[in-house]
Amino acid sequence: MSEEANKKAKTALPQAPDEEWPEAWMMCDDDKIEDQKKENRQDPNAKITAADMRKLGISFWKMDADTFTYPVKAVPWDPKDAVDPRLSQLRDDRGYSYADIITIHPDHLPGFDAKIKAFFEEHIHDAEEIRYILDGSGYFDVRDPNDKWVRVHIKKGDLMTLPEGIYHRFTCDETDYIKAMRLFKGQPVWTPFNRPQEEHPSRKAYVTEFMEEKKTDE
Ligand code: KMT
Ligand code: NI
Repeated sequence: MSEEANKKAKTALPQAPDEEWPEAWMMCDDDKIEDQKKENRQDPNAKITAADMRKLGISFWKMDADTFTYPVKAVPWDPKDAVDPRLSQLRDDRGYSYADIITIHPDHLPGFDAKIKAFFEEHIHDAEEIRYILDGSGYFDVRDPNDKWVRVHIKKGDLMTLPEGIYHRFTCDETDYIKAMRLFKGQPVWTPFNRPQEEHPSRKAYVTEFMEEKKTDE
């Protein structure tokens, strides 16, 4: 292989080892949630592993969010300007061509309470959801194959992707602060399609790939 071809054939940026994946757990039932920003664990705690999350179609990388710094808000932020070589590689590996930065905090996001409420409506997208957490922390909730909520606690340095068609929702945790880079392939479309979406092609594709015959006895 020529040196040039060799460079092009370099392997994709490896995902994080299991022990670096975020903490995740089964949530208590929705009717028991008094405050969406609390942990809302089951009692006793039911841990969800990295392998469990991978089965749902989630991918996860650990990034260096200390060495490389980003603006509070940049819309759009051009991924060509990436200063982190690992972020550049991930962008090239996966074809991400757009990025912006959102800071979710009462002082930075107009209509904070209404937006937090909207993010917490169960929905799907017709594309992958890619979030690189630059600072702060928060919760992504995703449905497991038994239609139960799994809560994933993401924090600074975490880069997580949710597959197209997975039912999910987001909330700040009790810190009320998260700063995230949102990446996208092509022109960004953030439209949420609220549940139910059983006939949506993205939902059907998700069910076929990740859910059929994955249910377990309860
Ligand atoms: C979403 O998709 O819910 C958001 O973009 C909000 C949170 S980003 C960490
Ligand atoms: Ni979403």
